[in-house]
Amino acid sequence: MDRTFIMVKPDGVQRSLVGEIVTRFEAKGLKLAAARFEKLPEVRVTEQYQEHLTKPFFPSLKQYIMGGPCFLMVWEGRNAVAIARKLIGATNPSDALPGTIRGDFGIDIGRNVIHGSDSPESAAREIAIHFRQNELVTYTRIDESVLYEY
Ligand code: DAT
Ligand code: MG
Repeated sequence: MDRTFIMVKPDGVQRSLVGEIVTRFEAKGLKLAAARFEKLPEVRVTEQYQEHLTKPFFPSLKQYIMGGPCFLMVWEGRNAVAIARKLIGATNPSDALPGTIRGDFGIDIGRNVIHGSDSPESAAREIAIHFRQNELVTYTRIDESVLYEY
C-alpha cells in the first residue's frame, strides 16, 4: 500500500471545505492514516516547499500557508499518490477540471485550496516532515475486501 501527504490549506479551512475534502478521499476508497489540525511553523513550510525556495512566488506562498490553520492528513491505498493528485486537479484552479477539488472550489493559483504529494518519493519525504512514525495508524477498513480485486 502507498501513502500520500495531503493538506487542506488555510483558504480551504476558512471556506469550510475540510469536511467535503475528507469525504472525497473517503468515498474514493483511500484510508485515513493520520491527521492533524494546526498552524504550520515556518521551518516545516520551508521544508515542505524545498523545491520552490528560490521561486519568485515563494514569499507569498509561505505567507499564505502560514496565514491560518491547515488540516494535514496521510491517506493510504494502492496507488494513493497518483489517485490523490487526480482528485486534487491541476495546480491552477482555473485550469483544473470540474469534478476535481481545485476545479470545483478555486480560482487563483495562489489560493488553490489543497496540497498533495507529487510522487511516492515526495510523499515519503513530506510525511516525515509533518508526522512521527507512531502517528501513522495501521488498521483494516471494513470495505477493503470489496474495494480491491486482489
Ligand atoms: P502543486 O501544488 O500542484 O504540486 P507546485 O508544487 O508546482 O504545485 O507548486 C506548489 C504551490 O505553489 C502551488 O500549489 C501553488 C504555488 N504556485 C505554484 N506555481 C505558482 C505560480 N506560478 N504562481 C503563484 N503560485 C504558484
Ligand atoms: Mg507540488
